Amino acid sequence: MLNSAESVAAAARRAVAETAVTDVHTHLFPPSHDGLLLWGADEILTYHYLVAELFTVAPADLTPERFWSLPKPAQADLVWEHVFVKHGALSEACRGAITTFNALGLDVAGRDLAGIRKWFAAQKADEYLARVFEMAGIDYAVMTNNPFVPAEVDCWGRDLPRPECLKTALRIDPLLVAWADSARALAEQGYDVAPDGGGRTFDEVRRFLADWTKRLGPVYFAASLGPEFAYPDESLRTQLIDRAIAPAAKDAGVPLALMMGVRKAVNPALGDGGDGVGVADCSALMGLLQQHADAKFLVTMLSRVNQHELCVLARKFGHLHLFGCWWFCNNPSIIDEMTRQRIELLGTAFTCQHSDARVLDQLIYKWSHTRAIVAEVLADKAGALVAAGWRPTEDEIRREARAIFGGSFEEFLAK
Ligand code: RAT
Ligand code: ZN
Repeated sequence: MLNSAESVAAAARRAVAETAVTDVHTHLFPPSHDGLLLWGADEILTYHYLVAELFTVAPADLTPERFWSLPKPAQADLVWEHVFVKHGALSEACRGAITTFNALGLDVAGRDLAGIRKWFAAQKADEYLARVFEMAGIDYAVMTNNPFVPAEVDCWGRDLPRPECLKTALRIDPLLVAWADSARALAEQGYDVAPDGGGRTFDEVRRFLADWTKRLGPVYFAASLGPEFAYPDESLRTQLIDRAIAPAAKDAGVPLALMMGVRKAVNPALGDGGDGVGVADCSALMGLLQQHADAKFLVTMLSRVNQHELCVLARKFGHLHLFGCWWFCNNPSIIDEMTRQRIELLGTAFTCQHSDARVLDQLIYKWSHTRAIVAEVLADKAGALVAAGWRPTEDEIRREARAIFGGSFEEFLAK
């Protein structure tokens, strides 16, 4: 029994520091998948969050066109010079790179980029992956596996080895946001689909999803959607969801993960860093939840503005599970705010974070930064409970810490 606010707060900090985390959404790949797994100093420094920052401070003659024409080490040098050295490295993405290099024992204080690169060049991907997972305290991470990307499809066709700590997720954005192209791609693969949705289109999309489910064994199907996403409406998209995607997810026994509120390519010159944010329509999600009461939904939203309404929805619908502080929300002040809000409205029936790591090494900072914030939130909330008269045990605190870092997710999947 923990009798004082101080002892329970200390237990909460310990529990968060020690719990295994499940990383429910990343962009990692197995090392065997030919160059798809990114890691090392130059990948860390050219992360699209940092590339976007570069162009907030870049001199006028450093255009995105010039930047993209350079080899990756030269791009990384520019980020290092302008964002880190000349402009203070104060952003969350900069601090993340510094935390990572430092945790690996590299001389970031001495700004020894050459030495840092040399160290990475001596690592082997398989061993390094195991080491990073160990350092971050992750049991497994869910990848993003896109059946519309030929390089990825090619790797799955060769049945390459995959470490157990990487699980699959079937990414299906193109079906929802670029139907004409997807219809062509499916037709080329022998599925009898028509651009106008006629004939056997919906059954065939369902068959396509069933085939990929068999091939990958995904934890969920996933799509990111723009703020304009509406449901239900008169579009083919509503029909695709109702007649193909939701039924296929139900057949597979997996949730549909929706990442809502991204404005794609508002500044295309920045590549992956060129997407923006818009306020999503929570009533579209409510429509989905009402229409598909027998499906499961994992949802995160990009706009801070959406977070409160989203928590309220999760209180109303047990088949909705919230996850992560996504992208522009993955900043200390917002993680703190969102985690408090979620605990206050949902207890521990949510997943407090996902890394969205595109570069393996980022797991180190994304999780250590999140743990530090969530530990304080949990310490605070558990302390307040003791002040109110409840007496949690150390095991209960550990159980609830694990819950928000993956335990509730597992429970939701098993429902
Ligand atoms: O956070 C990111 O890296 C974004 O570019 C996206 O990957 C986003 O998370 C997504 O999965 O669409
Ligand atoms: Zn992502």
